[in-house]
Amino acid sequence: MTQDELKDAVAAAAIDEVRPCLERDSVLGIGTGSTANRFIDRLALLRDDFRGAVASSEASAERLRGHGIEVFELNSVGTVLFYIDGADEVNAHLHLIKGGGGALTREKIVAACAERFICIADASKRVERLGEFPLPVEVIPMARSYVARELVRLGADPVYREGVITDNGNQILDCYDFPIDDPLAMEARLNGIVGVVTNGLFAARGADVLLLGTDRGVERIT
Ligand code: ABF
Repeated sequence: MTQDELKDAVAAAAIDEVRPCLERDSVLGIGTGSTANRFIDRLALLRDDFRGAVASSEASAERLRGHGIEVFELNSVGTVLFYIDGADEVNAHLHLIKGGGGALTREKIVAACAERFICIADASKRVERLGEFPLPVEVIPMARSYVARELVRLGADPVYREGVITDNGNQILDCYDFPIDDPLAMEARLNGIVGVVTNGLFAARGADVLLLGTDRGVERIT
């Protein structure tokens, strides 16, 4: 199967996962990226079965509205039933690297609010150890050089993602050559650097369910 077919398969599996739980007042959290987009397109068929969604990016919000799905501000919503999103890497503990698309902060906030986080990914995202994919770190612009020096002290090779401003008005450093043995500890360590807004490690709040698209079908991993 092609990567696109695997993404379609996990998007369909995620629909099957959420559909039985939807109620008229349910609000879903929706992520960002090509896999999440496929989920959004399928969710359109269920739009009358739930209240609406909160989105982790302006791009996803626009796509949801385009399908007639109401998009709410997170602050005006009580419970987010599921957060459904892709990932750049996922390990056996369902710890993730996210943020390749630059939406890591909003993704982490919506994931934190969700009762359950369903990660949808094709098999290429599954790794033994996180860190082959460059770990994104969102920084307050005036702190960028300071944070970069601190990241070097931790062993990373940070590269400024030039020309990218996040939905929150910040900048991103991508950490290359940074294998991560202890994602929980590293997530906390990076959060402790002054000027860091968020890092792309989702370990303290990893996924609850991984729907992984493989040539043998969709594997459901918890
Ligand atoms: C978001 O989309 C990000 O956290 C991650 O960077 C990316 C995955 O994109 P795709 O589904 O296009 O591979 O979930």
